[in-house]
Amino acid sequence: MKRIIFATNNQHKVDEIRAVTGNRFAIVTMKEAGIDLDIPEPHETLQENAIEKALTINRLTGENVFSEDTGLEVTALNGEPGVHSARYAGDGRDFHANVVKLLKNLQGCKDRRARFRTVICLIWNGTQHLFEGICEGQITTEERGEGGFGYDPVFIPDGDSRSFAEMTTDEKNRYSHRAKATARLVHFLAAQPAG
Ligand code: ITT
Repeated sequence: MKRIIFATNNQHKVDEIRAVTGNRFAIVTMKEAGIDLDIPEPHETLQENAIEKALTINRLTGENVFSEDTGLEVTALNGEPGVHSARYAGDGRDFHANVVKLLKNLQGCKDRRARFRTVICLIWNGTQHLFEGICEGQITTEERGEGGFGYDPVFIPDGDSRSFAEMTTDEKNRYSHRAKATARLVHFLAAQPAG
């Protein structure tokens, strides 16, 4: 089976992506690969940050690696928090504080349009490949649901009336940015000889 390291410290991302890939590939987390590293994300685009994460772990291990960077782009906030989504309310990367700040900044705002965007960077046999996934939706006025992570309690994808936090992982994956980018990754990997 093709083995590939997922360069992330976010277990929620791992669970969601494994639900898409099933047992077609051996996706190994950094923890499982014995890597304890907080990879810097210093750039102003999702793409550059994704590349930085994947390259860092590829150089360290010499193995095939992928990473992803995701942002929530809110129309009325000119695309913010975007690439700053993880640290919107400060360096503590506190999911709840980020949500509270977002709802506050959108208070009284009628335009609730937003989208999640994921960029996956794959380093496969030394060559870099990028895959994108977008999920359009809107921001609620209050938190809804207990599941998921990050901004899930305040995001309703187009085509549903529930927030991501009110869905199971499989339900979220029917709509999500990450599932769409992952499907493109899977399509590419399935066509490659074992690495
Ligand atoms: P890495 O180790 O993979 O970098 P991270 O949590 O730092 O994990 P990002 O840099 O991609 O991930 O941060 C994006 C932030 O956006 C993340 O911390 C969440 O707050 C939020 N986010 C990302 N994907 C999300 C999703 O599917 N649903 C809700 N919020 C999400």
